[in-house]
Amino acid sequence: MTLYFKNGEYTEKDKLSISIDDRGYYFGDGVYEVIKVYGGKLYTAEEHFGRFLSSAQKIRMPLPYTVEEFIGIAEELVRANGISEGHVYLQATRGVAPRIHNFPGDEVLPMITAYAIDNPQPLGKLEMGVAVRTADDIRWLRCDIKSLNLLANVMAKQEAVEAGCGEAVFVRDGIVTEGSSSNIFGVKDGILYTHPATNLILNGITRRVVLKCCAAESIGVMEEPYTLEELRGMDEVFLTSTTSEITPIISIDGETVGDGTPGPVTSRLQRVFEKTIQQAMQETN
Ligand code: DCS
Repeated sequence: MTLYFKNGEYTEKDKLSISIDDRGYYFGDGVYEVIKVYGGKLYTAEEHFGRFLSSAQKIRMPLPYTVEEFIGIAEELVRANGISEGHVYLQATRGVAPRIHNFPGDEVLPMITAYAIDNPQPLGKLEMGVAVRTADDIRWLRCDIKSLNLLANVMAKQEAVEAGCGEAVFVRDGIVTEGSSSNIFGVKDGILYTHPATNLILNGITRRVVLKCCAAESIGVMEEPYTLEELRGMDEVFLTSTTSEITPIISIDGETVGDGTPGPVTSRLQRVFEKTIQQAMQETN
């Protein structure tokens, strides 16, 4: 039996229904988070729900729970569904109302739904890396919001998958922004390059952990815009996300990165990242 969360209740998935008038369904009017579970414990949950509240605030959607309460909901889903290695998905839409673009009245409360699901670490990809394909970044200019509106991301990912690739890398005016569901990093002469956390990217929680790992390991970081041409010339390239962790990128549009195998800085960061997971698993609740 799989239990899902809907506005304060834990319900069997098959008994749960959502109105056709939900603004998430009509407009993608909502925000979401994906939080990883390792050894039955949430990883970087405070950061994820902090970003969730911030995304909701940016779209002027008041939420009825605090970060701590959201963590409690996610923990209950993990416990009730017996998840050991997996993730929690949680979203909030602006609620159920007749289809009119402007916000409904204050009496309409957000629709909050969540579930926990098994999802083991992608060990093969972590070891072997993935190929990527570039795509025009045709998204809006508030990519810092983790919005349910993902059409451009979906289109780019589909084209990448059809080309036999694991991810699409967005390029805006010649500048590499991020992946369709990940952040992108390059390594040149031992220095890490990644797009700054502006409105043009989602400031990934995994990205933040990687930057902390770099500081701890004295790896130099340049959070500056860089071009696709510069990315092609990097010694190593990798992507990060909650579910993909630190995944090496071994080719871009069919052109090999470095020697076509995961590089030493990427592997080192993977090891340091894995340690942060082990530490989080050992912490008592
Ligand atoms: N950029 C975009 C556009 C994303 O969708 C994501 C995560 C990231 C960056 C990386 O952020 P995190 O490190 O915080 O995960 N996308 C989530 C998703 O849709 N599925 O898994 C993660």
